[in-house]
Amino acid sequence: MSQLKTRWDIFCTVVDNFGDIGVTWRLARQLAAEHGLAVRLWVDDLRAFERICPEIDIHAEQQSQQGVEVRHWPAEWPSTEAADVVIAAFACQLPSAYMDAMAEREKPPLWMNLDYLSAEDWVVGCHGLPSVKYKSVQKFFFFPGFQPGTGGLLRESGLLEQRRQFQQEPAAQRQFLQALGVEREANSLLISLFAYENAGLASWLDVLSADNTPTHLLVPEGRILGDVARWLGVESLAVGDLHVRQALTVQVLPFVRQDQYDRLLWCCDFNAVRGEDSFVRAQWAARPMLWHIYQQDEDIHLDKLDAFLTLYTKGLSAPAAEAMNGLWRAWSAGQPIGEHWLEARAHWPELQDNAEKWCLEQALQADLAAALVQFYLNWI
Ligand code: TRH
Repeated sequence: MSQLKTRWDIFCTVVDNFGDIGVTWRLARQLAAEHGLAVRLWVDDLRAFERICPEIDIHAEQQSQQGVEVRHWPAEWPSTEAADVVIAAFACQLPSAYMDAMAEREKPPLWMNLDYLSAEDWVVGCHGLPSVKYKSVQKFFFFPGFQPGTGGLLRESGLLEQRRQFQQEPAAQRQFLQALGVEREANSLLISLFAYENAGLASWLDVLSADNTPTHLLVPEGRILGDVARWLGVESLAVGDLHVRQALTVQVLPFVRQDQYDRLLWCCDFNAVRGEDSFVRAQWAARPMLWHIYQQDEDIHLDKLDAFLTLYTKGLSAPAAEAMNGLWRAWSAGQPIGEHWLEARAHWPELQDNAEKWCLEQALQADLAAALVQFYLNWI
């Protein structure tokens, strides 16, 4: 692929949170590192970027990071030549002057919209279809997904081997956790919690604190902290805080860089994740998990949740599948999950096995970056 040296532009508007930048930064790095492409990543909010990549200079209009040319996407668009391949992430609107620059090229670029991730069946039928046209430039839909016929999931080369090796090395895990200030008690259940505000949290913490097994709950700084603080009965929580309530230890972690977050997921016995990118990373961690789906108008996210559950639980026995369905649906609806958690715990080995199998099954598909490159090769 490297002999092509095509130029790729990826456009990212940060709507909220970290998923938009999280996905595009991961993709940009992988296209540059594994496919030898010249990648520019245009981002309108460098502060959000800095949270997942602390080396980012938030004042620089242009900088090179890990083989990617990072460009601030300014309100006043600078005159720029269009690239060979243009990716608009999550239906973001490209600057009109850039669209003109695309149309002025002798050979129009391949223009794609990288869509949101969904397990719904219609995705297979829509992936790769032509979308709108601007002058001579045709736009295409590119859908990530879990099923053959979709664009797949972001997965760096060697990721699963690295993960497996790390999970087989208790000393490496201990060292990693210690650097975050975490001392794990032997035989405790280690859980990471990354979620939006959730009224159902208290019921979960009630059950964890009353359990016979000790639980160590690691909560990266973020939106759920208010609910955790309320349950603990403290005014606020900050990085480094540690509180013990019966069998439950709650510890607040800093928001770490993306590669460290992977390691955190790999260390934990159970990961609560949200949005899109952390949701996928928890699947590569191959441990039982819980997804707080991003809420959308008219509850359309519930269809997405059910579509994923149908795929993810297909290999489980009926009672284990029921436990997972109950847990996930209640969590994303902000309802109490204590009872559902206990049901899930009753099927733990089966859920662990399923997480590993699901990970392996998903890894059979081409990864999203490779699928994008293949799409381009088929198009030229
Ligand atoms: O932050 P999210 O909720 O992001 C999004 C956005 O809301 C977006 O608008 C929406 O479309 C999308 O969800 C569905 O969740 P997500 O996608 O998991 O992104 C979080 C990123 O932050 C991910 O790349 C992992 C990273 N991260 C770290 O790098 N370090 C950390 O400590 C943590 C907790 C996360």
